[in-house]
Amino acid sequence: TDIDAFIAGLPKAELHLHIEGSLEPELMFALAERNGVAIPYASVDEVRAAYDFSNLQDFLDIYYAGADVLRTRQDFHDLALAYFDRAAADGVVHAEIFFDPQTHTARGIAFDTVIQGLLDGMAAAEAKHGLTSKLILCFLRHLSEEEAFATLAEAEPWLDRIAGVGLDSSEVGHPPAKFARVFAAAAGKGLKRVAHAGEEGPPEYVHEALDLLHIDRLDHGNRSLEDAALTARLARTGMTLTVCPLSNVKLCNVASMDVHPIDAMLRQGLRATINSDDPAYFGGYVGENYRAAAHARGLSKDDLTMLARNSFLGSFLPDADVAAHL
Ligand code: ES4
Ligand code: ZN
Repeated sequence: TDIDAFIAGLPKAELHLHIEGSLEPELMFALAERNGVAIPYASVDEVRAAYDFSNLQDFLDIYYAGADVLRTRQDFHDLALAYFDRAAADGVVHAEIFFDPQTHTARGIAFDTVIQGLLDGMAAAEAKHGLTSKLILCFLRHLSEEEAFATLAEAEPWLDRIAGVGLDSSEVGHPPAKFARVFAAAAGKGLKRVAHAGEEGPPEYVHEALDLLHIDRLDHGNRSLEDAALTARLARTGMTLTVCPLSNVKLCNVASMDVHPIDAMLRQGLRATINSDDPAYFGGYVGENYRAAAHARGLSKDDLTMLARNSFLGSFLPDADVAAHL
């Protein structure tokens, strides 16, 4: 359609993408074979059939299991480049990608192996597509503060290649307050800060992310809409929300795309963006997220232009580079 063509032609930044969540079943099988790793699925179709989630934890259990096929620097390069190829095809010109080092170091894969492979993939994507990217190191919030500090220490030699830190995994029961000290340490090292909040957790967790983690960007943030004063604060301060429509529906945080609040967010003056989260698990890359939201919610070309513009304004690119993309 006309809208689909318009979306395809819009240059975009992707600001909420877990690189481990871009592991397509085909690559999972190829890496399992290459590394001699057993996987509990007989076929690609069987893997896709298992991707039927009732909530975030359902998904996380399968997502962490899938990551077990990732073993070598080459694997992380291949994973990242496969994502960048898909992103470039959707008009993504800049991506700020999350990685979860603890998912790998807990299995005996060295931090350096993970980050070197990802950096190789990022360099390849820039050479191949002109697509620029940054890395955001996420702490797994179901693990301890002490483990987060140990991960930050492992990142020390790589700090000039890491744009910021994030907070992901099981939200409810692991409020931002648990990581206030590690985020303060990260800030002291010059790192930007983002956090998943208000995906499944209550508006109070968004308040904590703002006041205790001093976040530069809010990942998801959907449940902020339940708190009018919080919504007004996010709008007034120009906080970027990295919204993930297909993720919200797949994880049953939004009943269907027909009732997704992306348009309500824009009407309330929030700097919302559209992103893919874990595209291999949730049924589509960034273009599909734009298309699904646009068709279900009747987004106009002006709305879509605003969403893409917000993605650059909310990025961690220097002001001159943001301006060059607007
Ligand atoms: C995630 Cl959708 C989502 N929420 C929280 N943590 C995550 N890690 C990967 N995807
Ligand atoms: Zn996420």
